[in-house]
Amino acid sequence: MNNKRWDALWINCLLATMEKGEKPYGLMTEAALAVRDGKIAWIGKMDALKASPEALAGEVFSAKGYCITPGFIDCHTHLVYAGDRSHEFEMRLQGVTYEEIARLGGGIRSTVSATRDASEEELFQQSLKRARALLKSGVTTIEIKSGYGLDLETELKILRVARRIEEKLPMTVVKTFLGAHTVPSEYQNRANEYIDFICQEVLPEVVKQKLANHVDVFCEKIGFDLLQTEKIFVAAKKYNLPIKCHSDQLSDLGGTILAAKYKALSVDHLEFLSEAGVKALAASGAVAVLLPGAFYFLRETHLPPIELLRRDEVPMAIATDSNPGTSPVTSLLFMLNMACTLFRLTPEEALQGVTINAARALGLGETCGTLTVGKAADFVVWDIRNPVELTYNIGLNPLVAIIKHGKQHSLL
Ligand code: DI6
Ligand code: FE
Repeated sequence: MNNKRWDALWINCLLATMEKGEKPYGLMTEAALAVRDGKIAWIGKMDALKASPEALAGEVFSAKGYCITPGFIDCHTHLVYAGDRSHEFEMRLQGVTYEEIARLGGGIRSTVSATRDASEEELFQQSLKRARALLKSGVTTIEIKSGYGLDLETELKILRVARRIEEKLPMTVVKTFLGAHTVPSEYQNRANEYIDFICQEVLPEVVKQKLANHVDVFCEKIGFDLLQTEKIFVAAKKYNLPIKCHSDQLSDLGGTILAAKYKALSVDHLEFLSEAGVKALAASGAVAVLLPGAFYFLRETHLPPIELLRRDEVPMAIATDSNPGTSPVTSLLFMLNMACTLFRLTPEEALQGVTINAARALGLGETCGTLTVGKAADFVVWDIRNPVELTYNIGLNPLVAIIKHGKQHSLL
């Protein structure tokens, strides 16, 4: 601890604060950002500093004119799982559809058996690699869902691994219980009994062990119907856990409207979202999480109603949906390009989608997602001169430094 005003001061910055205002990206040139006790303590033009940087802060860093953005937030991942489904990739290239593979017992269920068989340590080591890759693409906050266990012990194992990732890496991990990912083979043709098992046995234990921040449901023909989805929502509300919903991904079951009725934090995928669903979202304040990786990998052609979401000012977030079946993605940077190229978001909308709107999708809009005094000092230094470059380049990673709670971290 030093006796100076701030712990650290970053100077010579191009700050993309992502705050709304007259400047795109909340851009501030020749700027400085100060950190104290892990939070942003001051932001402004360098010529507004009241004394020399060395007199004001214990440590002074020059960003050399590079661009600094808020730490990226990946608000939708299924990162913790064992095994891989590359063989299914080959089948899909031969014309077998995702739904057909699921009906043949592949898909989620094949990852479930691999995850049940893996030890906690094996699961941790395999998942840590994916988390590190996302960290290297600028992610300082990540959401990790369960959903590849579908029995009590494995669901708990997945959520413990998610917690260990937060202990190991400079990342905030938000844990989401997705026991309602699909019906496991031992409950074949007994989906309602499985929902009761989830609500009466698994969720209570997850809550008792404080292993989840949110609850999610896969509301889809190959997932759960509206009645089953609503049972999960009611159970989540009983434990005061905010809800999210995979909805309208492959068809319009009305999942988004139901989730909006239950004040969901976010609804995710949305390729088949109806105009009525957009209006329900706008009225509820939920975030629309778009997952271009799954759209791309499934070679989907039915676009989410981006223009309607924009017209009704529904906040749009962008995430990797990192999972072995529909989106084996570990780069949020690549999703920025896809959000613009495939979904026609503007570069500013795409960057809002991995910062402030992603924070809101996790209920963290007041603590991160913009460079704002009082918020977490989670930020990334990029070797770029314009934020648009982050959405334009494919494969080039201009990340120079990642700062979490005000401390710079090596990415080795
Ligand atoms: N929607 C998806 O795209 C993933 N889960 C979900 O609810 C697919 C997960 C998988 O195929 O393993
Ligand atoms: Fe998903």
